[in-house]
Amino acid sequence: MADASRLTETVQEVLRSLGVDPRLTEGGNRPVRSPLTGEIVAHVHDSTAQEARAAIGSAHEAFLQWRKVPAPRRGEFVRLLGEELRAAKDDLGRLVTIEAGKIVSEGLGEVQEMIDICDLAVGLSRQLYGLTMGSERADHRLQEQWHPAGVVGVISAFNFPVAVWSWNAALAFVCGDAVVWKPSEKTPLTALAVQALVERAARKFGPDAPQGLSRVLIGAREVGEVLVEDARVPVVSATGSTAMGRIVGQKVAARFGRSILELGGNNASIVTPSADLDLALRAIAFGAIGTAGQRCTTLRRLIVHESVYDTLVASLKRVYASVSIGNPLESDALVGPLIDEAAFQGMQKALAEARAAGGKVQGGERFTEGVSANAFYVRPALVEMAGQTGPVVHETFAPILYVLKYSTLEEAIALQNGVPQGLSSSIFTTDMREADRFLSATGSDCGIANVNMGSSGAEIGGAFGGEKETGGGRESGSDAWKAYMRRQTNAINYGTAMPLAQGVKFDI
Ligand code: UN1
Repeated sequence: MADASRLTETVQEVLRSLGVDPRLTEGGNRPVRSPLTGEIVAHVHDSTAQEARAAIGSAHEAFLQWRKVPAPRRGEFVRLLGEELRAAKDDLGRLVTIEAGKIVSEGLGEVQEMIDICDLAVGLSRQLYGLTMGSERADHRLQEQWHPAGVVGVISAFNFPVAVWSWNAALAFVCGDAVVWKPSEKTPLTALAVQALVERAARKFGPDAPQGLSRVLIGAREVGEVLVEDARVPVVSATGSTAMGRIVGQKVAARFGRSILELGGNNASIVTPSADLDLALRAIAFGAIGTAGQRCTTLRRLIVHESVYDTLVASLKRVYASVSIGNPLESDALVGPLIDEAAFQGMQKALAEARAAGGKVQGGERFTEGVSANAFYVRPALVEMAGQTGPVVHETFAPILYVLKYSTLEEAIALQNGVPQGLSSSIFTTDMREADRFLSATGSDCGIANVNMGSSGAEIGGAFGGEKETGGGRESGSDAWKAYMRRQTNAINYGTAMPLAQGVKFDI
């Protein structure tokens, strides 16, 4: 391309250095748009339904081989993948910035998250523990084993275009599974780049890593449907909107597959009278404005005690009015673009609804200074609401922070829990009783509950996911690996008698 723009040239350079075959990203039917400038930077090829089914078939064949490789050896494969990611961190992080619009340190942070989960998975490969239980029968032993499950389907969203795959894939690989990935149609380049790194790791690992162990399907919903409906995919992990998860969950359940759903969040922080307000301000700013409000853990509701409300809101207004916005490749701005025009329209619609419900809105307008007219940058919006109504109970994937006032902790917790979503939450307090009340069975109803921290930016060591419309799935650390394996209970009789459980007699 003689007149390729600088951004397109950068993309080509990065893809080359990551080892992506140029035939995959040129001349295809699907344009890839960078939210940084609105430019089309590549054209990828959608997979047909037939190709998708063939990919699932080859992943299934790969699984049949891979399950025979000892788990610590499988861990070695993931260790090599982690090495590739370390070497590619700068390039892949930059590609995340170009394709998803994240600021550079967040793009790099996303790749770091991939490296971290690889490390965790390597250790895990020697710790896929099953329990042994005392049998009620003499000379019997009772135990459980965890066996590989099969092909794991991964459906991921644009906002964490590579890390979400890695939380699933790193665990799935050590668990003995093959992985078929349907990335967001908005971010196919990062997926193709990761696949190139997986293939490089597989070559270094040698012939024990079968062809088909990791596959990528490019395309929109139709391609995802093939994955969701195929009975050769026993586990489907889907990240995205609640509307998408409702369909995926039902379709996978209809064929008795297992789904791991990580869907919408509507995360809140409670700021109590004893809170360290300086610390809270920094955490709130990152939680609500970071990633331009496009994390599933983004802080969307702030529930502030009446005694500190005016002070905190005044500080927040200053931050919201002054935070730097711009193209992250050309500036050190803290706020990059929204992913596309639809996201911008969604934000404007929510703000109009908030105004109609009596909300006082600061910010939220399109930002155009020094950025491309084809990109959608916005000033983050701070919205004071009298009650939790209208758009406040929905997730709008944009930087809008609704601020509510409370007087008792019970009221604050009721507001925090009073939405259909249940992903992440936090409390700012230096009062031990308040902190532990918030973490107790009668406190936050979310999958993640933090103290003196924001709602976003979870580490990979804990299980990640949430309740209610967030879908109930758990990925990443702790014992989330169990969802990628099948449990087998074994009863073994090492005696000469044949006692039956529960004392049943059946003498023939
Ligand atoms: C997401 O937005 O889909 O906790 C995941 C966080 C990140 C993951 C976000 N570690 O914000």
